[in-house]
Amino acid sequence: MKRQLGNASLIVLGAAAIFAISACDTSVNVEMDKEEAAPTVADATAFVARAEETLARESEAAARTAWVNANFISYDTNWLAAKSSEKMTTLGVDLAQEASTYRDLDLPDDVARKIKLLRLGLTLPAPQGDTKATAELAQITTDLEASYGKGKYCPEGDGSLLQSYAREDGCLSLTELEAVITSSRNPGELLEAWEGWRTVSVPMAPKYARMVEIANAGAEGLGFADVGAMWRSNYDMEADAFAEDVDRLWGEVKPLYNALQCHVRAKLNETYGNDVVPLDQPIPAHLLGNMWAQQWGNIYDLVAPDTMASGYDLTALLNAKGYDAMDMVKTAETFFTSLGFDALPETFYERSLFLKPADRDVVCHASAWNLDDKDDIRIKMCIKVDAEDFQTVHHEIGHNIYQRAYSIQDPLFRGDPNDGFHEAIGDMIALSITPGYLQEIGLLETLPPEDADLGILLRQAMDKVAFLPFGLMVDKWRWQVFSGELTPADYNAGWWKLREEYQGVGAPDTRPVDAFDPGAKFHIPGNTPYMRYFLAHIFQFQFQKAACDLAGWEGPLHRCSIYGNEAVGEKFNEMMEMGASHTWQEALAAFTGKGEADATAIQSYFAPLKTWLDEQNADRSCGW
Ligand code: X8Z
Ligand code: ZN
Repeated sequence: MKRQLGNASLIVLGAAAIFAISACDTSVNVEMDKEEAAPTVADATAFVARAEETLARESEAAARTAWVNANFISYDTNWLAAKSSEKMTTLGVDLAQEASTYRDLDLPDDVARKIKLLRLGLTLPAPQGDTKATAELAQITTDLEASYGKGKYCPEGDGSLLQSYAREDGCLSLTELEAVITSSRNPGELLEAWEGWRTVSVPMAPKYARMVEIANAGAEGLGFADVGAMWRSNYDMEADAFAEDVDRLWGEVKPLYNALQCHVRAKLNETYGNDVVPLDQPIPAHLLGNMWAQQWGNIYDLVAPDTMASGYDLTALLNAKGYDAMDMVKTAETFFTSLGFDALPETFYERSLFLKPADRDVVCHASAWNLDDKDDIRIKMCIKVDAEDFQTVHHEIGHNIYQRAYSIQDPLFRGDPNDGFHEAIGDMIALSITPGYLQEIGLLETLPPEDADLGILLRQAMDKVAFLPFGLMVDKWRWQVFSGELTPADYNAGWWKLREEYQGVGAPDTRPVDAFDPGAKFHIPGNTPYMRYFLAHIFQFQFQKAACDLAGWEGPLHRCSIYGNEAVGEKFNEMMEMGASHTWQEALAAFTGKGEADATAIQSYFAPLKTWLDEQNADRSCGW
């Protein structure tokens, strides 16, 4: 069973859904012993109590095993993690199957919701009773994540442009390759770093295809058409309605994204010329300041107009004040305590990983964990002192604060009702990192003039708006993979088709026939569903709008900071404490007054920027 980012408990206790079960579902009943008495409400209630007790007992050891594996990748920790994952998948599948037998009963609301959560708790199910396939699935998922964590590019021969970035052994890990992508403006260096990282994922492809086969068989056994359908069923609405809803949200933000893409392409064209950035084509993916071209804030300097009053450079401010990783963590913690949340426990500081170890392989991709479902909360991150990681530290601690808030719930309700909430909490807090806040905490001496707002908004949009189509396409791809619409031979081409269609971003070269570029993104070998991040980029603005309304803020949304506002903290905590006990629509309404995902908050946040972008683009030919 797969650990989830943001919810280290091995069973994902989040996101329930009402899912119209297809004909496959009857197989469960067919397999039932005809002699057995029909299940009763009392049976269901007893089953749920037993399940909660078993999960609470088993998941702690599994979480600690996963923690050790991610912090010390080795042959033995992989072995232990695979065994543990196999055991938890077996348990999860058995519980999901039994839960299915109680679905048609007229159950008390909380029992019915727990039954639903049990059916949907696994990210990758295995076929029930197939011990061989379950073991194989566990081995594959452990290997995939470890090979991402250990991944290195070791240039051969003398032709490498990256020698000055390489480590002593001549190789570059993701950390070094990302440093190139973030800071270099030399297209040759950028291309080599971009291609170099994608050599790591080539061997993943056959394993990934086999994993899809096994997990799909598991999902079918649980009554779902495939794994993608199972994931889409996890949102308190029909699976198809969910898919339509994300398309609706994308339609609402697409004009803003397209305007940004057009402007950024034009500015990159000024820097790199027509040969590298043609004005009628998707933007080549290696030029956007991020290994996956998912957030573009790192190339703000290439895009900001000279005439625009400068805002501030957060990376420079952090360095000027001598901040280190611990200062960044403490600053984020203080934001939460200013809202009335308790300080993080001592053990958070004793047990977290904040810095990349020099002498061993770890999964550096940032994550937040609750090891005992009580207060053993931690983060695991290889922190760099820059604006991007300042944001990510807030993101991760947001996960911890949420985990702690819902730890008061029954075991099965200790989770989110919508995985987009988990990803939105810390991000929403980080929206309050305004110039006014930075001045208040002593990072910024003088406030930028009001006409610097456009630059600050552009910088923000290059992260938040640029992310939207990437957040959407990753699982559009996986949905196609799980449904069989994309076969292994087309995995890579299908990926680039979606990248071009949604992002207007393209591969900078002709991809090798054996390339498996999706595998170069953590969440693919890590098997973390990704639509959560698209949703979070909508929800965080909804949360922020509600928080600022509650604070009585009357100015533009992008200037609002809720720092120090305990009344907002209290109301926010009420929603977080609900955990997965209610639908996400109910939880959202408890905080915002409205029970549906709504893109108007992100639209109004960026409204001044949209007007400006449209003026900039007036004489340009946009699109690709
Ligand atoms: O994976 C993450 C977090 C951990 S849940 C660092 N994020 C996504 C990514 O890095 O791709 C946050 C933004 C999107
Ligand atoms: Zn996260």
